[in-house]
Amino acid sequence: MTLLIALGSGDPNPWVKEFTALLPDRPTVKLGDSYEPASIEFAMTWYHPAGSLAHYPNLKAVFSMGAGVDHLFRDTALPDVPVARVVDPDLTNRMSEYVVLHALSILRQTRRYREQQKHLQWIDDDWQPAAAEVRVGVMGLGVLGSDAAQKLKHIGFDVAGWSRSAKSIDGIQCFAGDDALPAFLARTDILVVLLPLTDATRGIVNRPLLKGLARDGRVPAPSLINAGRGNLHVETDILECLTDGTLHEAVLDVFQTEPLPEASPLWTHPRVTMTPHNASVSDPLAVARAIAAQIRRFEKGEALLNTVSRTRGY
Ligand code: NDP
Ligand code: OXD
Repeated sequence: MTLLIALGSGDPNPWVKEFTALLPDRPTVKLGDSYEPASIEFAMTWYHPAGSLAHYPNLKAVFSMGAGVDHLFRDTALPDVPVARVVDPDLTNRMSEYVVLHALSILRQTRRYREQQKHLQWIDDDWQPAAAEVRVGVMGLGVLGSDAAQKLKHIGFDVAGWSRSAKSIDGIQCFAGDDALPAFLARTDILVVLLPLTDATRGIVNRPLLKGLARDGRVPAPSLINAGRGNLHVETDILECLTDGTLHEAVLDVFQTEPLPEASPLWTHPRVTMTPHNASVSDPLAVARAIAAQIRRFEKGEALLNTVSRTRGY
C-alpha cells in the first residue's frame, strides 16, 4: 500500500513528508528511493519521467498533482490504470481572479494608461466601452472555464463559451463542437483559453483562428488571454497577429516551452503581458489532502473522483 511521488523536477521531499503525515499507516516513497516495485499501489505525478511508472505490477491509480493531465498522457508507457486530477475550489477561484483581472485590464486599457503615465501624458479621449459592450468568449467550459465565464458575466461582460459537448449555463451563450467554432469566434472581442491540451486542441489558437475573431467590436482589435497550456497556441502566429493588427493584446500565462526561452520576442513585446505559469497555483496542502482522501475512498471500494478519459485526453 505504498504511494510513489514521481516528479520530473522540483523537490519531492516536502510531498513525502506531507503524505506521511496524512497517511501514517501507508509508506510514501519517491522515485530513486529503494523499494519493492510490487509494493507501489498509487502514484502522484507531475511531469514524471516517461516510462518511470511502467514497472509496478500492483499500481492501482495515478493522481495528477494538478488540474491538467497532458503531462501524464505524453508518457506512452503510462500503465492502464485510472487517472484522477485535482479539482479544488481554491484553484478554480484563483484562475477566475486571473481571467477577470486581465479581461478588466484590457477593457480599461491599463497597458495604455501605464505607458501614458511613464511619458507624463494626459490623454483623455472618450473611447471607453462598458463591460456589457465587450464580448468575451471562453474556450473550454469545464471546471475552470465555466466559473470564469460566470464571474465575467457578473462583472457585466457579454459572455459566451465553447466546449466539446453542449452546455447550458444561465446568462452565458453556449456554443458546442467544431461546427459552432466560427460563430463563437465571430462574436468574441476577448478570447479566453481554458482548454486542456489534447490531440484535438494542440495548436488550435493559431493565425486562422485569431483571424476569425470579431472585427465589429467596441475594441480596437480582439485580444487573447491563454491560461490553459502553451501548446494550445502557436507563438509565431500570435506575434504575427499582434504585428498586423489582427490582435490588440495578448495575455499569456503558458508557453510552448517553459520557462520561456530568453530569445523569445514575447518577453519584450509592448502588447504582451506574461506571467510564469502561475495563473492558478494549487495549494500543496489542499492537493495532498485531496489525494489522500482519494486513496482512502479507493481503499473503501468507492469510486475515484475527478477521473479523466484516456481516449479524450482530459
Ligand atoms: P475540464 O476538463 O474541467 O474542462 C475542459 C473543457 O474543455 C471542457 O468544457 C471540455 O468540453 C472542453 N474541451 C476539451 N476538448 C475540447 C475540444 N476538442 N473542443 C471543444 N472543447 C473542448 O478542465 P479544467 O477546466 O479543470 O482545466 C482546463 C485546463 O486549464 C487544464 O487542462 C490545464 O491545462 C489548465 N490549467 C492551467 C493552470 C494555470 O495555472 N495556468 C492551472 C490549472 C489548470 P466538455 O465540457 O464538452 O468536455
Ligand atoms: C495545473 C497547472 O494543471 O498548474 O494544475 O497548470
